[in-house]
Amino acid sequence: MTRYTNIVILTGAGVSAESGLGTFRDKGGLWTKYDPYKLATPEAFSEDPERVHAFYNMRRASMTDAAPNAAHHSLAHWEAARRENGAGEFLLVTQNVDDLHERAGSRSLLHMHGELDKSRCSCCGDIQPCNGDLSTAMTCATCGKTGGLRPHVVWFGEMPFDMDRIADALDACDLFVAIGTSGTVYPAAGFVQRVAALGQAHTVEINLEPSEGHSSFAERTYGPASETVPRFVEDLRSSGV
Ligand code: BV8
Repeated sequence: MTRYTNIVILTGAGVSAESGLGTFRDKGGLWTKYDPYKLATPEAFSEDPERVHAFYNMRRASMTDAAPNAAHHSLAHWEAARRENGAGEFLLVTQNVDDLHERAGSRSLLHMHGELDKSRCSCCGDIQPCNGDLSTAMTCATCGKTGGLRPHVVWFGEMPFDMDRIADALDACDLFVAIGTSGTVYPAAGFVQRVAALGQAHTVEINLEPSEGHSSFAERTYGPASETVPRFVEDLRSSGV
C-alpha cells in the first residue's frame, strides 16, 4: 500500500448530516426549503439583513445542539497519528461553516466558506466569536458602528477564504479525498480536476451517492460517512499511512 506524504481532505455538508445538521441539496436540504439567493448573497443581506440574520441564527442554534460523529473523529485521529509519527502534511479543507471538525479535535483545518460561530463587521472587517444571535441592532465593539455585523461566512459571489494556501496544498498532494459533498459549488467542486490534471495524486470520493464530479475520482466509496470514513481511514492506517 502506498505511503502518502501530502494529504488534502475536502469535506462538505454530508460529513455533518449524521450529526443532525442539514445538507443543502439532498431531499429536504436547506436549499430545497430556502432560496439561497435570498439568504446567502451580499445582495440578500443588503436587501433584508434581518431575514438573513434569522436564517443564520437558526443554523447557529442547531449547530450548538449537534455533536461530531464518527467521521469527524476518525479524521481528527488520523491527523493526530500522522503528526505524532511525522508522516507528512495533512490539511482538512471544509466547505462547512459548523465547528464539528474542531470539536472532534481537527487542527490542520481551513474553513473556506467561513464559520457560523464568528461575526464580521462589514464596516471595519473586525472578526469576533459569535455564539448567540446576530441582529442589525448590534454595535461593532471595534469601530462602534451599528447594523454592520454579518455572519463570517462566504456567500455566493464572494471569494472563499485561504484559496492560495489551498491551491498550494492541492498542487503538492499525493492523496486527495472528498467527503460528503455534491460537487456542485465552485471553486471547491473543481479541486479534484485540478489535482487529477497534475497526475501525481490518488483521488477518492466518499459520499452517500455519486457526486456531480464522481467520474474525476480514481476511487469511489458510497455509504453514510459515519461508516465509510472510519473504514477508509482504518484501512489506510493499518497499512501505515
Ligand atoms: C466564488 C454559504 C468567485 C455558507 C455557500 C465557476 C467557478 C467559480 C465560481 C462559480 C463557477 N460557477 C458558478 C460559480 C458561482 C458559485 C457557484 O459555485 N454556484 C453553484 C451553485 C453553481 N460559487 C460562488 O459564488 C463561490 N464564490 O466563486 O467567488 C469570485 C471571484 C473573484 C472575486 C469574488 C468572487 C462561493 C461559494 C460559497 C457559497 N456559500 N454557503 C452557508 O450558508 O453554509 S454554498 C453551500 O454549498 C455551502 O457552503 C456548502 O458547503 C456548499 C457545498 O455544498 P455541499 O457541502 O456539497 O452540500 P450539498 O448539500 O450540496 O451536498 C451534500 C452531499 O453529501 C450530497 O452529495 C449527499 O449525497 C452527501 N451526503 C448526505 N448525507 C450523507 C452524505 N454523504 C455521506 N454521509 C452522509 N450521511
